[in-house]
Order: sequence, then structure tokens, then C-alpha cells
Amino acid sequence: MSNSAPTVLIPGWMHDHARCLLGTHFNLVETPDCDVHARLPQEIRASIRGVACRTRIDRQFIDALPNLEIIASYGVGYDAVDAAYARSKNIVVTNTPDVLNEEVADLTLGLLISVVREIPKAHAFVREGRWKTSEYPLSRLTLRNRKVGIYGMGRIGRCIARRIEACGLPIAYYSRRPVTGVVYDYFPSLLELAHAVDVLIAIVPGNPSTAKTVNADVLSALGPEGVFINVGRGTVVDEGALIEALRTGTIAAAGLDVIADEPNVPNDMLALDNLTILPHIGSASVAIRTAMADLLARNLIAWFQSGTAITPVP
Ligand code: NAP
Ligand code: 8YV
Repeated sequence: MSNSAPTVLIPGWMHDHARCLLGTHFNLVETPDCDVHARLPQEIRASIRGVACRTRIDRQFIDALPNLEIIASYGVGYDAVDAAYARSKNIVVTNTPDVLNEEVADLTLGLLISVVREIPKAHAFVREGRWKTSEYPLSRLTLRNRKVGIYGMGRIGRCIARRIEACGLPIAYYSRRPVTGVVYDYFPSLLELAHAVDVLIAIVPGNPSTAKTVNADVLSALGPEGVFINVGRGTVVDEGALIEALRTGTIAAAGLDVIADEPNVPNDMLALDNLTILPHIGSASVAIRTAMADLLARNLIAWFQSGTAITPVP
């Protein structure tokens, strides 16, 4: 790479496709983590104009890079990046929206059906050789005659809704304002939505406005036949209240692709028979993770070629 090419820092892990693409356009600096103060001398830090990351980016990190122009974050959710502080310093933050919508929606539907029809348990039953001696018990729950509430009718929420429609189930939703062109029943609060449905799917970003909003009251409103699915962020749930609701039968079952402190699953969660937990795999196919890496890299390339990023966060 020529000396005049911009320098881009990769702190920690990065997808190989992004690293290769970035390597043909930029001088790359890589560090094993985001402790850039300790890892890089001042003159290298001063040369860095872009960051490509999937790690936590806080104020100290941003302050350590005086000539930083853009932070390209891997994933649509950018809760790990202090975007407000970046904005205050005129640094653009980009994410990777849309390319993963359908993939995450597929996983959500799969998780919902797995929870209700006990697919993981039935699979274990066969693996353990128990089919030879007995029939798998009928699932207590069914998806039939349910009404599904979607918490967050954004890009992915709408893709999930299309799949729920195909299952023949009515849909309602809550977000802070009704979405133009969406015909499903709108509720102006999460609690009212939870009272009206018996499946609740959370697909909202993790931030202070959503923190622990799925709480004891919401779970109680969902009711004893209730099923809760979370594919947004673990921070959206009061996990103590969820564990209690599952333990006491306040709701029937839950499925989580995300938890608050990944990958540390609380023992109280692992002990629950009516909880299915996935290791944050909503977008985790080779094809879609490559598309996300591509978009991340193209944001940096576009920024340094034209001064405009492709998918800056709002
Ligand atoms: P999006 O298009 O921005 O949609 C977010 C939705 O949440 C909007 O309807 C928004 O509506 C609503 N919302 C935001 N804050 C809210 C609040 N405080 N109260 C009520 N509703 C609120 O985002 P997206 O692309 O669909 O992605 C959503 C999230 O899914 C991401 O941020 C990420 O955390 C998560 N995600 C997880 C995976 C996974 O692998 N499990 C993969 C991709 C994404 P209003 O702003 O009008 O309220
Ligand atoms: C990824 C996600 O797992 O895009 C998101 O917000 O949660 C997932 O697609 C993650 O961001 C990248 O590791």
C-alpha cells in the first residue's frame, strides 16, 4: 500500500473478507484488543483515520485517536460503540443494516417454532435412543390460535412479521411510533401489547431507552400460555424477572438468541427446562457474515473516496 493511503486500525477480531478488502485500499494497523493507548505509540495513533471493529469502542478509545474520521462497526446493532460521543467529535459511525434482515428473521421463526414444539428436546430424545422404547410426549404448547406481538417494527421486525403472516397468525406491534404502511394492530405501550398477545418477539436495539423493558409486569401480562422470544439484545430483558417468570409458570416458555452478558449464561437460566438459548447466531451464516464484512469495508472505502459513508447510523 502506498504511503499516501489512509491508515485504518483493526482492534481485535475482524472478518477475513473485510481485512482482505481493506488491505487493498488502506495501510492496516492491527491490535489484539482496543487498549490502543497501551498498544500503539503516539505517532501511529495520530496516523489512524479509520477504524474497522466488532469490539467495544468507548470515549477513551476515541480520545486516543486524534485524527479519527470514521468508525465502521460490524453488525447492525451498534450498542458497543459510543456513537453519541463519536458524533460530538464529528466522527462518522457506520453499521451493517439490511443485508442480514431475512437471515435474522429466518432464525427468529425457527427459534419460535423450536420453543413451542420442543424441537431441541425431541432431537435429544432421538439421540439418546429413547425413541426405541417410547413415544415423544405431545408438546403442551402449540402455535395455533396464537396472536403474535412484535416489539420493534423496524427492518428485521417487518421481515419477521411477514413470516408470522405466512404461519396464519395475527400480528400486533409496539414501537415508539406507528410505522407508515404497516397494517398490523399498533399498541402505544409494550405493556398494552403484552396484554393483547400470547407470543412476544423482541427485536429492538440495546440502549438506555430499551434497557430491561421486558420486565415482570410485561411477562405477567403475556400470561401463563405466553411465549417470549428475544433476538434483539439481552439488555432489553430484566433477566431476573424472566427466570422467575419461567420458573413459576407466569409464562410458558422462552427462546433467547441474545443474553445480557454474552457468552456467560447464568446458571439459573441453564437450569430451566422451558428456556431455549442460542449462542447469538441470528446472522451467523457464512454468506451473511461475508455480506456484512463487505458492507463494513465498502463504508470505509466510500468515505475515503468520496467523503460519504454508505450506511451511517442516524
Ligand atoms: P431498526 O430497523 O432500527 O428497527 C428498530 C425498531 O425498534 C424500530 O421499529 C424502532 O422504532 C424500535 N425501537 C427503537 N427503540 C425503541 C424503544 N425505546 N421503544 C420501542 N421501540 C423502539 O433495527 P433492525 O435493523 O431491525 O435491528 C434491530 C436490532 O436487532 C439491532 O439493533 C440489533 O440489536 C438486533 N439484531 C440482532 C441480531 C442477532 O443476531 N440476534 C442480528 C441483527 C440485529 P422507533 O424508533 O419508532 O421506536
Ligand atoms: C452479529 C448482530 O452477531 O448485527 C447485529 O446487530 O447482533 C449480529 O448480526 C454481530 O453484531 C456481529 O458480531
